[in-house]
Amino acid sequence: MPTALVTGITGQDGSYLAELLLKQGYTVVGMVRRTSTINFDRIRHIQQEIEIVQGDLLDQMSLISILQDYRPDEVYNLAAQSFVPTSFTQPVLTGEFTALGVTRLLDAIRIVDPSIRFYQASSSEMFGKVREVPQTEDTAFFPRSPYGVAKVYGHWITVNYRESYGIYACSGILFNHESPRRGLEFVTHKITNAVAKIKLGLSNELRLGNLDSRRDWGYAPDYVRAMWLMLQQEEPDDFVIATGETHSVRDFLEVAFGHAELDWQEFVVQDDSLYRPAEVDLLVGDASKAGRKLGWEPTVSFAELARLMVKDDLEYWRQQVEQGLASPATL
Ligand code: NAP
Ligand code: G4F
Repeated sequence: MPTALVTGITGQDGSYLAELLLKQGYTVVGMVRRTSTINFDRIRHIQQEIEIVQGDLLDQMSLISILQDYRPDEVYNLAAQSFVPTSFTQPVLTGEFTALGVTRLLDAIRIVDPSIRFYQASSSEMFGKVREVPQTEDTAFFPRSPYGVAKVYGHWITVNYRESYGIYACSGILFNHESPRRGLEFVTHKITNAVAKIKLGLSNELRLGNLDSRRDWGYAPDYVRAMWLMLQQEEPDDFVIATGETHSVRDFLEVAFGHAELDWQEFVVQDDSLYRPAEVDLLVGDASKAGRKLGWEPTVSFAELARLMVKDDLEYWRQQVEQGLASPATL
């Protein structure tokens, strides 16, 4: 049975990818960085089935040792500083993790075993101030944040190691993908969490920044399937993964509050401090190459995505109330 190493296994995508790989019969090795408290919330349900190993994208030797010890057939590099606003306040750290971290891992593969197949988590943030609509694998990049710039570096170093050393290295240019496991700071989960709290009387306000920006939002479990498919082809290649639909943050508010029969305009406060120094106004991807070559298609619609996230947050907050851990009195 093949072995896969997943960096970023404690994140949203890492947890779904680990589930998928286990179902396919892989031995799954998850790389985690050392923390003073364990943050395995997203992988607790599969913790007994995976091997957890400590390592860090900042530490070259840890990457080399992990590859030597576990000899994976496939490496999925999902680890990154992935929150765009933090990249403006910590641009150098973001570059270390999200850009140079990719080179450290690719170089470890080159040294230990260049036959390892490699997946890089590239991002639609690379398109930034978009040069064409919709965006494809051939659209020029124009990143608008230190995160986007770092991802462009990660993308091109992946292409470079493929061309220079013949490594089977793929870059998945994934558009925004969400789920109940999405970090609470990202706008979709921030909204659905607030919807649930407002519905249950636990909150009465949601502060947001730019409501006009548009994203191509899909469902994370669909997107990790595309990652795996990319590493099962005869030749390595790069793929856009997207739904092909674009919606504004305002649209997401409308649908998410609507699922709880609430009017978002009564609760949302626009907060200038949540605007970014430079914004990505419009993203919409053309995933037809992935459809043609990988047989990949998204399965969850925009409205369904919002509904399932609201439902999950409502269940969570109802349980908190039932257990006496949250109450309207704490408002
Ligand atoms: P996420 O939930 O923020 O997870 C990021 C993961 O990276 C976490 O497991 C984190 O560990 C780990 N990490 C951060 N710095 C690290 C370091 N120095 N060494 C080792 N691990 C480190 O992100 P996600 O949404 O699952 O996204 C997965 C990847 O896809 C990221 O690279 C992201 O940039 C990219 N991407 C995401 C989207 C999207 O819409 N979700 C779209 C395009 C691309 P801790 O738990 O210890 O923090
Ligand atoms: O949910 P977001 O923070 O996601 P963003 O910036 O698009 O980045 C995500 O998707 C990328 C793929 O394109 C990934 F590479 C990246 O790692 C991450 O997963 O913000 C979405 C939009 C932005 O235009 C932002 O300005 O929502 C707007 N927004 C408005 N108010 C807000 C808020 N975003 C956040 N996080 N918080 C707000 O209060």
